[in-house]
Amino acid sequence: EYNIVRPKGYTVSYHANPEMEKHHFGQTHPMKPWRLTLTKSLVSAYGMPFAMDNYNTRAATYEELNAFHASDYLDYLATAPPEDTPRDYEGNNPSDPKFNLGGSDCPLFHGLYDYCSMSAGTSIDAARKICCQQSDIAIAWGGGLHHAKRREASGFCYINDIVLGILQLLRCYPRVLYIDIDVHHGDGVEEAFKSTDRVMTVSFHKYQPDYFFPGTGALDDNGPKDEQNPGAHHAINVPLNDGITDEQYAMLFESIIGKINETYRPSVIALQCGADSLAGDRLGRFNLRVQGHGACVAYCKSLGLPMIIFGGGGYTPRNVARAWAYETSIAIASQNKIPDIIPLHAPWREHFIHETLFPTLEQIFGEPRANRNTQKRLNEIIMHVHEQLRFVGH
Ligand code: ZL4
Ligand code: CA
Ligand code: ZN
Repeated sequence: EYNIVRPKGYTVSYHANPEMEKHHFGQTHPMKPWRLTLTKSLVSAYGMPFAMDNYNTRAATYEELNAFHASDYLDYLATAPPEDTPRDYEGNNPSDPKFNLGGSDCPLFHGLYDYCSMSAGTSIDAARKICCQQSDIAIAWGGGLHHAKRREASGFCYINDIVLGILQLLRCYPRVLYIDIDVHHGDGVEEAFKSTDRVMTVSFHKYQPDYFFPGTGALDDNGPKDEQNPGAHHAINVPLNDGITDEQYAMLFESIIGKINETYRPSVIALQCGADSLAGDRLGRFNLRVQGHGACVAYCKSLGLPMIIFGGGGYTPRNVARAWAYETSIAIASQNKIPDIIPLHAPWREHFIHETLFPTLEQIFGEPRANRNTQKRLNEIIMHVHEQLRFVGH
């Protein structure tokens, strides 16, 4: 029997807006908002809501979005007519590529502005609970849209809810550590805070310029090169190749985040948990299992700082739900180990092939992807990062 208990001495809060899940990017678009419904149903099947404070969040207001995004961009986002058939990339209708809106990655769909303001609402709400210390770990799986720029949509992201959440955290905490385990580079967040030393951004990602989106995030991208700029050395990038395993990822993650915790001494952590770094993801390239992905959350939690946890990418919905449900249980840290067999009464249970939370790589793939990460290269990455951190200190 899985015993859900409210943790003693601290509070986990769960922030969601069920209306968000009803939106569609288009028939074959990889981003499926209903993965949030699947996640919530798995979280509920394990009884986790009893151990958390659950908030139905409101949509963010125009003024709240305006804290980062430009007014002309927001006005267009609010009024642009939806395209009934999203254009294909070859572009039958490339007439209006304003702000990178419309087209196959960032289509203009029905209710787009509502969807964006709801996503931002969950993250802002979560950040405010951390600020007023009513929560120690705040979860916002509807957020994590790390590519959006001040006046440009990018890579399925329109509003950068993470930037908006961090801006809230900066009102009450001196230093924010942003960590991004999505398989893509967290370029929008890095760029937004590139000129401040009050936010350090760290992204782990698949890196192959010209072949893998967005193509930025090289090892020697560490923020402005001008030493006078306070943001210099405050961007850390961990470029990886296909097929990285749980063991390699944990070694890198703990070595890098551990060192950053010692040198930068953050007061709060913002963790983007994009689930497209899992094995078998439709867009991803890594071999991470649910356990390896979750180990990053467990390690961050072990540092004992207040933390906000965002969603992000994740394009094989069953695996997204597995990872985010497991990570919710890590945040709560219920006494007993979470059982592998998904509870019988879970709605959607038929969607979870093998009916387990922790499928093996063979169950996910048949045959796992070849691992292109050598120990030598991983050591070079660690060396370079430790070198950068010599310039950082408080
Ligand atoms: C699709 O099947 O690499 C969009 C996007 C739509 C439906 C039918 C249209 C077919 C894969 C992706 C044409 C699709 C052409 N449909 C897509 C340079 C690209 C231009 C667009 O996890 N084509 C652009 C963005 C990345 C590119 C990744 C990750 C977000 C996040 C946080 C964003 N864009 C080449 C690709 C499909 C589609 C199938 C797709 N788009 C895969 N990778 C991209 O970091 C949430
Ligand atoms: Ca990343
Ligand atoms: Zn991604």
